[in-house]
Amino acid sequence: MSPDLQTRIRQCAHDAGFDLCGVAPVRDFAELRVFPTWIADGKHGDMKYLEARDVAGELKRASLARVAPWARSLVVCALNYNTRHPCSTDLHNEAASSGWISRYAWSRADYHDAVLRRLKQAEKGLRDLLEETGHWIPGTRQLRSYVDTGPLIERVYAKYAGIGWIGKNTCIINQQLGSWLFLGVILTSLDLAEHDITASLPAPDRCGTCTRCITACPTQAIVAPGELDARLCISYLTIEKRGEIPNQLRPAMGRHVFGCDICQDVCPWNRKAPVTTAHEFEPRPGLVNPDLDWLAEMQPEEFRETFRGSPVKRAKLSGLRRNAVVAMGNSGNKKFVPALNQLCEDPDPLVAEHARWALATLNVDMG
Ligand code: B12
Ligand code: SF4
Ligand code: SF4
Repeated sequence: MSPDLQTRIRQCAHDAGFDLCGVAPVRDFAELRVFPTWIADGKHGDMKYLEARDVAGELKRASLARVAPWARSLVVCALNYNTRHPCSTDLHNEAASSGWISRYAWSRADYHDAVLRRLKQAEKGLRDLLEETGHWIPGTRQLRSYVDTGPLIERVYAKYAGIGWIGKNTCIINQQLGSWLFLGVILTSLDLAEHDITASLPAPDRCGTCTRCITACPTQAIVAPGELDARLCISYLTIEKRGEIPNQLRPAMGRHVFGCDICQDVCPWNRKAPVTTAHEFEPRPGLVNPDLDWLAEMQPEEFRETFRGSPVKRAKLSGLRRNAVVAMGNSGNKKFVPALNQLCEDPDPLVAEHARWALATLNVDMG
């Protein structure tokens, strides 16, 4: 691929609104080889979709070459979602009456839609470019965009596309932009990476001797540099985990009600992270530091209305209320006692059980 074509591919992504773009080849990278062991150890918890296998019984996410044999390279794109708002680690709320929703879920925009829309636009630009340069073969599958749901581990390809390095917190970190990045990929049937220097030179690891994220993680979910036990991660517990949260993990969840940003909030590479130019990521009022009683007592209609088009929907109303009740228990704030007394009788047994735990925790804390 000529340097000119590389530049023009990046231009397509930038024109579509992405902050970063690079090209990676489809290869059996070392990082992919640890995935089967990670799954076999059960570190994915209840996220069954990560166990998806092909007809030969192999894990789909371990080898893109098997699931998409037509694909030769990936155009990896990244979108900055950082806004000028505080970090969870700056949360010094004496009254402790509010919870914490992750930075990525404050706005009205679901990032899947926001990224996919841009990927489709970049795809169109790429197609025009490939037609113009004689690389397009009509009638064959040549481009396919994914955000999250593709049978691939996006961070590994982002690394080899030069977007950033995989930090000890497992996130992709870019030296200039930090880690508040959404990733999206376009699979292509072309050997775009063949002569691309970013493809053979992954972004260098700049974590160095730092271990802030590992130390700061309240549940010790980062079990080795770059390896997460998702079952312990607050993000998993508050978003993906259905049913009861294991008792022993509840105290360490603090006041997190949806996702967790701690291992990124403490990362020095995020200290000077620039703010996004995409206005759709501006937080909607009330979500940066939401009142816990508001969330715990939320009714279906208000949930639908408040979180329409938001990633928070994934937790479902029952899960979000469960999380808010746990946060009340961890708040040390006795103003929640009357509300929790009522929530112990809640028609949702999940909420009622966690409310009993929260009440007992508050009573113990209050002596
Ligand atoms: C499942 C999932 C989760 C799970 C599990 C996360 C995990 N670390 O495994 C949970 C629910 C916990 C989660 C949480 C979050 N997620 Co998530 N998640 C995904 C998803 C859908 C799949 C990831 C996956 O396959 N994990 C499996 C594990 C094994 O893969 P991995 O952690 O990426 O690990 C690889 C590397 O660590 C690598 N590796 C790194 N170092 C080393 C060292 C050695 C020696 C070796 C051999 C390997 C190795 O090997 C692993 C592959 O085998 C991706 C989208 C996608 N399709 O890729 C988004 C994705 C990773 N998530 C994302 C985000 C934003 C988050 C949160 C920040 C959301 C939040 N605020 O709560 C947190 C971050 C928590 C964290 N520290 O990772 C972004 C990451 C953006 C970025 N800058 O990195 C993604 C890419 C979504 C997107 N399209 O933008 N997530
Ligand atoms: S997201 Fe939170 S719980 Fe998960 S690894 Fe990072 S700091 Fe730990
Ligand atoms: S906090 Fe330190 S070790 Fe963790 S990802 Fe950031 S630079 Fe790497």
